Amino acid sequence: MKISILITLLFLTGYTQAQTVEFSEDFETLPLSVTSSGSSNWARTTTFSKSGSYSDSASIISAGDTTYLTTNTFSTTGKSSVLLEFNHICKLSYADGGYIEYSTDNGSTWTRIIGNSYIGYGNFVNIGNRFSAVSYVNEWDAVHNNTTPQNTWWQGELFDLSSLIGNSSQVKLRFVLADADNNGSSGTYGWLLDDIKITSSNSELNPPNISIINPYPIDTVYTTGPFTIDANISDTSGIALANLVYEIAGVYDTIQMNNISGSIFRAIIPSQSYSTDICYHIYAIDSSSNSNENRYPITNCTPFTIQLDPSIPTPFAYDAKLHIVESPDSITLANSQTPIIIRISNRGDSVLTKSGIGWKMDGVTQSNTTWNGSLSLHQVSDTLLLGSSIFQQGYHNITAHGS
Ligand SMILES: [Ca+2]
Ligand SMILES: [Ca+2]
Ligand SMILES: [Ca+2]
Repeated sequence: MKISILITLLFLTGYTQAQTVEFSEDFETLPLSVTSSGSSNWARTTTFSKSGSYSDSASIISAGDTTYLTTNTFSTTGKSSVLLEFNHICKLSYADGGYIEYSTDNGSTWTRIIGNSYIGYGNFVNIGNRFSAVSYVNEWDAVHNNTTPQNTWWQGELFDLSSLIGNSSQVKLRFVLADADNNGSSGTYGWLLDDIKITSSNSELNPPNISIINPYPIDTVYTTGPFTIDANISDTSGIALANLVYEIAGVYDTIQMNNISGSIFRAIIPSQSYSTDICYHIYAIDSSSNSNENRYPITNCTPFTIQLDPSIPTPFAYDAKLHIVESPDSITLANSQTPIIIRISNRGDSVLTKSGIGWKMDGVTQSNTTWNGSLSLHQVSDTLLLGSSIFQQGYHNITAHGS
């Protein structure tokens, strides 16, 4: 674990050195580096904020309103990769829209940014290259236009603008709030923006893609594990690091995820006792010189609780059981030294702290081993080495039992 943390810190150091912040606005201090124009005004507000005390907000006041929040001019000269990040709450009706436009001639001409630049997680491309409450249907209560936003509604967005504004000396961006169907706000609150940031680099700035693979533990599970969690993790620069972090009762543990095939990475959370609450997330760092990082889920973690399956009969008080023979595998190379590794589990409802392990190989009794540890009902032990053997070609039979 300590090794993983050290590696992460080293990568983060590289991250901060390799890219340049070309523009940022968190709305905390005046004068702002953005300008409002159009039919109604963007204005600072303390009602909502993602960072600090302030964000910026605008709403549709009259039918046909279009209002702009435009950045000061900035340069990306000499930089091929450009990322736009911001936090927002876009409580607009489905028919209206929050658009983003760019100019590379200091604001003389503008072009709308469309979906092939969008690398966030909301609905954008499929709803007309714009944001509205439908971008996050549940989080922004898209069904009810009149719902007042809450400060928990902030969502982070990410656009790769490299092909649009990379290596340009006179760049501006603007956020365009438009009453697209010309009938007013339909009672919606408006658009809130915070933490607009544009970074550039000579290396790519895209974070790794992470998606979890079904099935994975979530909500209530009727098994004590171990819990296998697979995820697709990919990046055009390759993956430098993939970890799973899980938390039990405020204690965090980090497991390195192993690349098992293609883009699939796997971590196994050790077996735990019933009534345990576990919350986990995945994070990955790419192999670019910027060491871009990402996590899944984007915020918080995926929770699950281990509960006893009510359909299981009442167990004995103490009952150690062979859970699995992990080595040798069903097919093992003949004539080579092979470890004999098992896991045991506790089928009794008292905590098992010690068990003699008797075992036989091809019917021949071997020396007993003693296991010490702590296993509650149905919990599975860590691996236990019984010994090793050189197997001759053919079928062999290993049995083990608690004693
Ligand atoms: Ca702020
Ligand atoms: Ca409208
Ligand atoms: Ca990348």
